[in-house]
Amino acid sequence: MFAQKLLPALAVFGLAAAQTASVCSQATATVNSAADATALADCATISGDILIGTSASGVISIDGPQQVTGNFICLNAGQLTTLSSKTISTIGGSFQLANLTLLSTLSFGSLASVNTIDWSALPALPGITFPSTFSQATSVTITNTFLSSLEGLNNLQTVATLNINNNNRLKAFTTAISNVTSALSFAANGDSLSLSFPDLVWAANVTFRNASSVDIPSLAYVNGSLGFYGNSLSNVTAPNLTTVGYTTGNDRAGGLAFVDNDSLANITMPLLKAVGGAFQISTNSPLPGISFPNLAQVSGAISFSGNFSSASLPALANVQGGFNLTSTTSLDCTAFKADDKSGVIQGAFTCVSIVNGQSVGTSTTGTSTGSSASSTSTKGAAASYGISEAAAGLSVLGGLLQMLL
Ligand SMILES: *[C@@H]1O[C@H](CO)[C@@H](O)[C@H](O)[C@H]1NC(C)=O
Ligand SMILES: *[C@@H]1O[C@H](CO)[C@@H](O)[C@H](O)[C@H]1NC(C)=O
Ligand SMILES: *[C@@H]1O[C@H](CO)[C@@H](O)[C@H](O)[C@H]1NC(C)=O
Ligand SMILES: *[C@@H]1O[C@H](CO)[C@@H](O)[C@H](O)[C@H]1NC(C)=O
Ligand SMILES: *[C@@H]1O[C@H](CO)[C@@H](O)[C@H](O)[C@H]1NC(C)=O
Ligand SMILES: *[C@@H]1O[C@H](CO)[C@@H](O)[C@H](O)[C@H]1NC(C)=O
Ligand SMILES: *[C@@H]1O[C@H](CO)[C@@H](O)[C@H](O)[C@H]1NC(C)=O
Ligand SMILES: *[C@@H]1O[C@H](CO)[C@@H](O)[C@H](O)[C@H]1NC(C)=O
Ligand SMILES: *[C@@H]1O[C@H](CO)[C@@H](O)[C@H](O)[C@H]1NC(C)=O
Ligand SMILES: *[C@@H]1O[C@H](CO)[C@@H](O)[C@H](O)[C@H]1NC(C)=O
Ligand SMILES: CC(=O)N[C@H]1CO[C@H](CO)[C@@H](O)[C@@H]1O
Repeated sequence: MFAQKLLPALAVFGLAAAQTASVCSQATATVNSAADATALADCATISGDILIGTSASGVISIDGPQQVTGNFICLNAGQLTTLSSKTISTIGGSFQLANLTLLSTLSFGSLASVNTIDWSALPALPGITFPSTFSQATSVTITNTFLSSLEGLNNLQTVATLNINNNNRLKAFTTAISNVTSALSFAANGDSLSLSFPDLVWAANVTFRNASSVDIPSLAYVNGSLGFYGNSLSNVTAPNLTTVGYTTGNDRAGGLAFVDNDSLANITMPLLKAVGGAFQISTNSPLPGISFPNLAQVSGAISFSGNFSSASLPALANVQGGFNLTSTTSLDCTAFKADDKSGVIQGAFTCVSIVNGQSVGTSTTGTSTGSSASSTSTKGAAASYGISEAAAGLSVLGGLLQMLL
């Protein structure tokens, strides 16, 4: 008797509560089925998170809402094959997808803006269907997917972070991004990824690994480090790049590195004037020569090694770290010795060429196999080869870097 009266009372109370906490503004709208998705159809704005539950399977379409003020999250839904929305244009928080074993279609036909894209472990997703109006994201991280194309991200404008790694099938990516304010990083996306940043003018820390080409025709300023490691690219051409490195108080940092690029045969940076940290070129087998015609200031150490027969830094005015050039073929060190003598190079100085396993003396008269095996001098406390130390933020004097800008 008591139970019979209580149950309808509870049901009525439950319904009233549900109506007060509107489906559109619950902290988390959980969607496990097509019916759950349909329940959101009348909400123009979801004021909270959307969570696609782990039991969601097959096709889930969230059609109706235009804005999600919170996050859009889908994790571990192993049976989900399609996730889509024709209407959502803005996701105020994170668009997070992870460990979706069967997800093969991701289609958001109205998307314009998200705060963060964070996708990982999407082993069945070959591509994404985003409209050309998708242009705003603060941070984009895409890891370990089956994506062979990132078409849909081509029209991004400014991002803080773009980190694309371990996407083995990715072959090409072109993006309109003009400014990367924190970090740009590509790594381990298979061995033949060709990258193009036609409009990129300004970037903070930049790292490229495992790319077969990198096109940066407009890049002018890197407020951080710029590194090319283990790429299969044949050349690096940055015709507009003037500065690598940044200034914080008296600290100058931000190195430039070309390391382990087996096919790299040409580096062209005709306008490069200043490097705020260390400058390293090593183990790029085919590189026949090094030439930076405008490089004046290096606030860290210079370390060049490899099989190159010429090195030219005619504008060099100030190297605040050490200088170590080691060539496995014969190379004329005359100009660098003069830089050392005149105080342009402030740290320890080494310039040596080694031919057929023999150190070749690099005297001012040329490459006679006589006398000293190398030319080395060490100067007081400022002496340093410290590549890592320099990269981490070598503190240096004065505002020369600024004067050069
Ligand atoms: C990935 O999702 C599956 C369900 O599809 C789950 O069993 C597994 O534990 C998840 N893996 C991780 C690392 O979370
Ligand atoms: C890029 O962003 C940085 C940091 O917000 C800003 O200082 C710089 O002026 C911007 N550069 C361009 C070309 O928009
Ligand atoms: C760039 O990298 C350096 C060294 O890892 C770090 O100290 C600095 O904060 C980074 N800059 C940005 C804008 O993330
Ligand atoms: C290089 O810089 C110059 C001068 O700022 C500019 O006019 C030119 O358009 C830039 N080139 C590219 C390819 O962005
Ligand atoms: C350049 O990078 C440094 C170190 O991360 C940072 O302190 C400074 O604000 C950056 N400059 C600009 C213009 O973003
Ligand atoms: C990336 O290059 C490194 C060498 O720098 C190599 O060890 C690694 O296997 C490469 N990864 C891929 C996915 O190609
Ligand atoms: C530089 O590499 C690109 C891409 O592989 C290639 O198209 C171009 O011809 C190369 N340029 C030079 C001067 O080798
Ligand atoms: C690199 O390529 C440019 C343009 O093709 C050429 O002018 C320059 O001499 C090359 N540099 C070296 C060191 O081979
Ligand atoms: C260095 O380059 C020269 C000229 O191309 C070549 O004869 C020599 O075998 C190369 N040495 C090594 C160790 O790669
Ligand atoms: C100079 O660089 C070569 C090649 O990287 C290295 O073997 C050598 O130890 C360095 N010399 C000094 C004095 O640091
Ligand atoms: C010495 C070295 O690490 N070489 C790497 C250069 O980059 C190619 C492409 O990623 C790698 O295959 C090489 O191992």
